[in-house]
Amino acid sequence: MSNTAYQLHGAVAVITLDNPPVNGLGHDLRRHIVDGVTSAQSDDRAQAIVLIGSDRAFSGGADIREFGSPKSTAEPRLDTVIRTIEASRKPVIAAIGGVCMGGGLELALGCHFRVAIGGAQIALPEVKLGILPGAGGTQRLPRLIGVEAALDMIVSGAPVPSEKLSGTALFDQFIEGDLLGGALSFAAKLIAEKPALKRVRDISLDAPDHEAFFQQARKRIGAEAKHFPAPLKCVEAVAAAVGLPFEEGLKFERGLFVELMASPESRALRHAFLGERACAKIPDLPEGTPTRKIGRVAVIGAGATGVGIGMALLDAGIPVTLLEIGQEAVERGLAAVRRHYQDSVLKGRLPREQMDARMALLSATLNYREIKDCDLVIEAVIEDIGAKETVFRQLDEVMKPGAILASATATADLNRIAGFTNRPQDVIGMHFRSPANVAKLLEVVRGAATARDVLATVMQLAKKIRKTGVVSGVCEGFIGERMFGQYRKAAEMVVEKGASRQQVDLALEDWGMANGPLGSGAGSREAPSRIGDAEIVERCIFALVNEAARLLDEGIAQRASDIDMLCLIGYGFPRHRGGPLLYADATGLDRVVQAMAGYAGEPGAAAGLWQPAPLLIRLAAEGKTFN
Ligand code: 3H9
Repeated sequence: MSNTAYQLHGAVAVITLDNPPVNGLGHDLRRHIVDGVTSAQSDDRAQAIVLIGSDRAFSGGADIREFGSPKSTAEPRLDTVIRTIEASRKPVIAAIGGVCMGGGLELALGCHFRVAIGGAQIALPEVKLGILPGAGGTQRLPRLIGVEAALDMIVSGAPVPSEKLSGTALFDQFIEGDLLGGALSFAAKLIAEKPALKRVRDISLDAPDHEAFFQQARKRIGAEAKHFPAPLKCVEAVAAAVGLPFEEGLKFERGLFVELMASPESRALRHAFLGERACAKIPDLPEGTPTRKIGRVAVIGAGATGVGIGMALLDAGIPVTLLEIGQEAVERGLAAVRRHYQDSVLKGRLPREQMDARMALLSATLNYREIKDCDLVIEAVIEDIGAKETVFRQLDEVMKPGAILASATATADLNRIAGFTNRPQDVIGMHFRSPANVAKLLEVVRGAATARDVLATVMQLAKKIRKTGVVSGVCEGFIGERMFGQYRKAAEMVVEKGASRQQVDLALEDWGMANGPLGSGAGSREAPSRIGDAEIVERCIFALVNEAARLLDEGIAQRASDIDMLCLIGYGFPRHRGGPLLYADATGLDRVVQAMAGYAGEPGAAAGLWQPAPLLIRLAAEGKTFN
């Protein structure tokens, strides 16, 4: 951040927001803005003030990394920054380009004027973090774009392109070309014409029939929000904008913001936001680690997995060659891809030209020599180590030096597979969940010899094909299957203790799991059993926690949040609970250990399942948490 509060461009003081990557409104930046606006008041040379960010972002909102720390509430808080701007005797203009979200939009709403360029993304996405706008967004936005449009934006959190809002009172001018230049010209006009300073708070909000409108909104949004309290609170906050005087509305909004910030759901969603981004960070892979170029990819095996992987790549515009051992299998694979895209076209989800473009990137062959120049080859044949050996020995023979050799195996020992080649450094695991073209999780398996640039390349590719890559070391089942194997085992044991299979599935689904572990969730609870739903859930979820602790201790998983993200993204773990380890943290690890010790002591208990993992015992004894 620069030391000077602003730069003078003629008679305009330009305050630049400079807190990469997205100008999160952390304490230092808030201070910087207040300093700039305050000192411009007594600078006779400055007659107007422009706030501007970087090309990437005006501002992405409050600094999420600061949440929960004293800095987040240290003065100047964002509402103080906005009050300082509103009180300025000189016009303050927000120059909006790139991301303008959350507190960033609230900051802009506090300015007297707003100018924007096309392509800016405007949003109040707080609801996605389980909170609501806490610096006046719910009170000011409806005054500019109307109650209905504002409520839509606040409840969905979805970004709206600035072009779409260009006809509204949100923007005083739309700028073509250079944003700063345009903002300076706009400021010069204000200096010349001296219009009255506008404050959004002074606009009266006209909303006829608002009672009926909000009643309907409550009904619809309440039904959709299920486990999340924030969407309904958003409705209440916007209703307050209509029903209360401005200052009281602000207070009401702030109260809800503070309440939601302390909710377990918000804690879980914020954990998910940071956790998803942390997955890409690998401790021994510094930023800037070189990557290999991925142009064309070959997929070995055109069964359901191979076809799904092929489509995931085609969808991202990457050319794919499917390799099979027989003409019939090749034809079947190609037909499956074509059928899938045709289906999407028929349902109106994919324009015909895009289908044609994707099909044009697809080829097939029976001959290993024809894939030798591919940059990456992904083996997706049956889970039989003999079959994998045959494939990898051939790949080793034909593939160009530097090609990455990946296996989509869910169960085989990756180090053994690497040993079938003379280039174990180029071998890596890419375990897709199925269907591979849809499921968002990619478990990236790092073998003992996998080269760093190979790992970096595959993690980069994961992002390109819109998956979240989670790194796993080599062990049976890797992270996901090893954990969920124990989970299913615990579920079976609960059945042995007298619960029906339906009861087990429904108990876990009611708790939030997308599917029950025993796969007959559609049934109904039968006669009352000796074991209650709460105990069923506890046993199954604690089994996940225990195995996760072992995986962490063994270094198979990099960090607790990686495990949580894998469960949220790939295994239907409820998002509002943030993952098994965040859930264990919230429950209290000593309580988890105690419960397990109780289960381990039961006659006939599977000791391996209930013996608390050493890491769990250690953390509990030290009063620490996983996350
Ligand atoms: C709020 O504003 C509350 C107020 O109403 C009231 C206050 C009183 N802070 O997603 P990306 C980081 S709540 C700090 O990969 P993209 C992110 O962690 C906030 N850091 O890029 C990542 O770091 P790293 C409301 C942030 O281009 C890097 O930026 N705002 C923030 O795909 C790149 O992120 C939101 O909820 C932040 N606010 O997408 C916006 N935002 O490289 C949340 C991002 O170290 N953010 N980072 O992993 C987003 O939706 C997307 O990040 C954004 C960029 C669209 C901005």
